[in-house]
Amino acid sequence: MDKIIFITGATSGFGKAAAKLFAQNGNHLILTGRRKDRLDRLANKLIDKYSVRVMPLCFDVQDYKATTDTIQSLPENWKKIDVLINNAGLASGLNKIQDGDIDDWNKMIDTNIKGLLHVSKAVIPFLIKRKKGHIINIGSTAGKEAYLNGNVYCATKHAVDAISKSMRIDLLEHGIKVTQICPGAAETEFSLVRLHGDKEKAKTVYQGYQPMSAEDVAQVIYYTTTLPSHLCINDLVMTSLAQANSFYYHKKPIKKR
Ligand code: NDP
Ligand code: 8X3
Repeated sequence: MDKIIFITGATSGFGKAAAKLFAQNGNHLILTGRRKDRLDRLANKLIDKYSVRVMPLCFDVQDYKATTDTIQSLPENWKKIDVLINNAGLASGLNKIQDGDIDDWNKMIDTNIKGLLHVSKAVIPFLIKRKKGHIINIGSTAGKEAYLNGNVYCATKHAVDAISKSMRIDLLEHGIKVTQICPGAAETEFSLVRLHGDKEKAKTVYQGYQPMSAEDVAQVIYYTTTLPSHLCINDLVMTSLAQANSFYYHKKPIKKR
């Protein structure tokens, strides 16, 4: 309650659902993303509905200078961040490695790995100064097992897995919690982005079973922040009932029209 929660990728999916849930529970929010119209709309809605303070910040996490300058220029009272949720990320393309597109690869590496590092590097000094805080990195089941056509996306999420473990060790002496949350399939804009805007194909990813929703994932993100100060969830894998891991799903056959 009454904490400052910094959420990257708040214009859609998990980030947006988490923003709503944290606001509903009386927390103040720093919300980031590239789509300014969506950020402003969400900020105004949460301020009106929950009477919390919201600071929308529009920048691309791939851009180190823009990320650093924007976070540095926060007013002092907004630098007292309690929870950083490194959520911004994407998959771009779903091809065999030999057919991969270099622009897709760069986008995923620069967002999912470098973007998470850019934001963390800017925010961690604020947490160290206050000798407390909680960093939540959104990994994936793709960071636990690599799957067909997942290659570079899986590599970026394996990197998030390694960075999260290492962050936990590096920040141990500063009393800062680090939690990695690894969701399986959840119906957000993720597949639409991965499949370059192909709506029909994106829908088929979630056919034949009940996937998780953004709200399901937000619930678990929120839960990890409610534990007593001496407890830390280090690594958490979550999937819908129909999914065991990256490989095994229980899907009903899809009727062809
Ligand atoms: P969405 O596409 O719905 O949301 C992605 C968010 O990331 C958007 O708010 C987008 O904002 C932001 N984002 C993407 N690129 C950048 C960038 N370069 N700079 C700043 N913000 C950026 O997807 P999800 O909510 O599903 O995904 C959130 C995270 O969860 C990602 O890291 C994803 O890899 C991970 N994940 C998703 C799963 C799923 O099945 N949905 C499962 C496991 C993990 P904007 O475009 O406005 O910049
Ligand atoms: C997103 C889940 O299974 O598409 O990280 O990789 S999956």
